[in-house]
Amino acid sequence: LARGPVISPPHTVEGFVKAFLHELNFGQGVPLATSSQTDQYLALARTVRSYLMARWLETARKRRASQPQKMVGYLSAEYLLGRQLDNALSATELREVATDAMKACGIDIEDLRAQEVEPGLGNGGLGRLAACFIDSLATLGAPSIAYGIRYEFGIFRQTFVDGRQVEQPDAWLSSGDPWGVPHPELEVPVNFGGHTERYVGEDGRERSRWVPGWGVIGLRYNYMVPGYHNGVVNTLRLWRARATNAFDLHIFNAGDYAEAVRAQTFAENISKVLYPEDSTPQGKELRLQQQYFFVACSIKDFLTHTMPKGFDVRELPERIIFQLNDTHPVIAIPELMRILVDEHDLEWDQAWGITKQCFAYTCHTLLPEALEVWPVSLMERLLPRHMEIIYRINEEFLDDLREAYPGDELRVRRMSIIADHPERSVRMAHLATVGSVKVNGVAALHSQLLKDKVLNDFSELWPDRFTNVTNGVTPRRFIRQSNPALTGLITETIGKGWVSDLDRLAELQAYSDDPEFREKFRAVKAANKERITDVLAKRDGIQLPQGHMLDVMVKRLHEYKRQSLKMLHIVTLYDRLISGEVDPASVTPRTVVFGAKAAPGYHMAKETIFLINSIAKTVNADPRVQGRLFVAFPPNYNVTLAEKLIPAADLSEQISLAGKEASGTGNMKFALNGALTIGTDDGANVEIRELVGDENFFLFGMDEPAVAELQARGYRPGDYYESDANLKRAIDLIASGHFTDGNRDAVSAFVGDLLSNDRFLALADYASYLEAQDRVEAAYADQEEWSRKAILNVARTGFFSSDRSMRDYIDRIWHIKTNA
Ligand code: 26Y
Repeated sequence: LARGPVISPPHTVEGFVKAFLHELNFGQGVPLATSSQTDQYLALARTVRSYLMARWLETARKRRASQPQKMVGYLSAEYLLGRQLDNALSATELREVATDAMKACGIDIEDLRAQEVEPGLGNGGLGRLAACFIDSLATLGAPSIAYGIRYEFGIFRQTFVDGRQVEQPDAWLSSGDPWGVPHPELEVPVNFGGHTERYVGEDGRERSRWVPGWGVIGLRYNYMVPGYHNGVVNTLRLWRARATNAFDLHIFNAGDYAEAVRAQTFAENISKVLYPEDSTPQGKELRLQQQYFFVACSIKDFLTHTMPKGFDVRELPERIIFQLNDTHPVIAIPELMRILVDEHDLEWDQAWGITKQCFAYTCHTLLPEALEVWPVSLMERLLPRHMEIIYRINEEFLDDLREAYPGDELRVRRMSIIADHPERSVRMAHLATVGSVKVNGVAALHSQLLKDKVLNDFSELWPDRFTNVTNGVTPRRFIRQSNPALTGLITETIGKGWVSDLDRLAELQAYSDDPEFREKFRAVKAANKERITDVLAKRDGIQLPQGHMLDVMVKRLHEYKRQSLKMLHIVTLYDRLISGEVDPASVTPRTVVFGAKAAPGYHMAKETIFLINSIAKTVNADPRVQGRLFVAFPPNYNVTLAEKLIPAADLSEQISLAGKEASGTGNMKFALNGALTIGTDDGANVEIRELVGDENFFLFGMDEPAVAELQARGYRPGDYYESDANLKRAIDLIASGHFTDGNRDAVSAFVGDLLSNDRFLALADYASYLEAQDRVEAAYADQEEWSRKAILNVARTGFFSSDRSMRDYIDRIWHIKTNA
């Protein structure tokens, strides 16, 4: 029995009630009669967790019992998970049982669902992508483990005070962590600082030894990742930092109790907070500590717990591939070298041969300022042995380069892992590229630009190392859970099975001309609009007008994403209405919804938030535009809000400057939920347009070559202002203080930057954007045609399932076998 299958609580209402009451009484320590909603939520979550746990143990048992298989270790500093309860219920087919069981206890499960605080352990796209990927890996039954950091505080909670962003801490753990399974007994020591020593071993070979200066302990927390309807439950393993006992003891013995407690806090700081920047890294020491901390814990954990005892490290490339989610975990490369050379006593060349095969690197950006570099001085202080290893990797790499390109010292310097200017520093993207089997971009255009621009020297040297894997999103969370109405319609039309085989959405194409289906499709949208109306009323006291086209722009606030261009459009629409230039009855009523957090130190982004709020306030209060134009900016856009907002959208705004958005993933979620895209030729927009067809996508703006050409010629935003009357009027209206209670100073910096700098060419694309928006209005006026387009967007975007992305990685990068 001990080796047999794990016993799960029965999948019956009675069984569930029993398990729930057990958790409530003996876990929370309260009787049902006096329990709070928090008690009930926690007991419900733990009950569901016990069902997951049974499958998790079973998945692990099967893997142990089967032949050793190559695994993937996904290394990511961020996982933007979103709420867990719904996902767990639908994956395990427990939703009905749980709903009925709660009813039997006199509880509405909806009330409990609302109690859950989402784990926001990520900034935006990159973190959400990691969450979609682990969902797909479990659904595909891929042998995998995901590693990251259990931040005590996730992405900040955004509030607005007088229209300006104010950040509040996200204490997501304060009401308990019912999904996390801690293993405090499994301590992983992680060292920092100190120095290295040279010594000669018995064999006469010279070696290096790290004598660390201090250390912390990594504590393991497991989160279960259920596959969809397949019984598989994978692991997300997040690390929390704690002070070492030895460290404490040393200070305690010195008699300074208060100092010892302070030291404890110092260690715990490492996993305290997620950095809220998602570009322009600040080079903060604590972030490097976070990176090394979780990477060291993860590799050690894999080698000592996942691999059998006494296994030969020379077999590593047949047993593991670590996927590096951007450069954040790249310190893993010298860390594995250190383990192989210093701890397993391998020769350098052999260790390097192994290490190079164990990593693959995904790049998520094209902005040069977003590429991570670490000052050599900091590295030497924090990770002296790793710095030594990086120097040697670089030396040998540069030797090879000089052989391959004799006399081309300029190229050698460009490619060096160590930069000399403006400060000696380690270029993490170069280290990642040198130490990986594959380097991939996240959409076709992005991967091409990586090869042609950002990493051009490297792609010339190693053309086969570079590849593309277009991003994807999980249809479980972003269709099935978030859009039950559409899910119902799809299933009644093409049957079951599409949720884990999204290409089957293509079968919907046949219905795009069916009036009855279109009618039902519009009813789905209308129901979702009602739902978001309720949500925003309850959540923020926002009263959305009804019967409007819903135009949505949700994403992090960034100049390159061009929320400012959307703003100019709104001002133009407003100006047309108040000037009497258009007949209000002839314009399509439109509600624009923004959602966006700005990095706390990103001044221009915060000014943009203030301006959007100012414009919203003015527009919504102006009786002349009532019923025609409305602007909503609910604060604290997060996964939970996205799940309600995206299914209600008619129009998806994807308006980044061409060549700047690596992929985008929101764009995919909107298309899959039947919104049409207005967008530039950027990131995955390119592939969306190819798939849905030109006639079902509103393209505008310069493409990447045109952008490059204009910038080479010298871009002068003032010229566009002077020559475009609409643009001039919009900017003048903002500059006049019309939206800021007459205060021109409040907008002068913003307007000044737009007119004299405009780094992301918003003014150059304004006319084209306006023209495309007018096409949108005309198209929307014909609801039958619009429905056809929207249906075709759903039917033709099954490609963007993250299941397909994961299969791509599995087949072309990882070469692992799935159990499915
Ligand atoms: C170094 C640190 C400051 C940092 C932290 C987070 C740097 C970058 C990030 C996050 C970047 C990110 O989210 N990038 C987005 O990744 C998505 C998934 O691939 C893409 O769809 C999206 O275009 C890209 O901006």
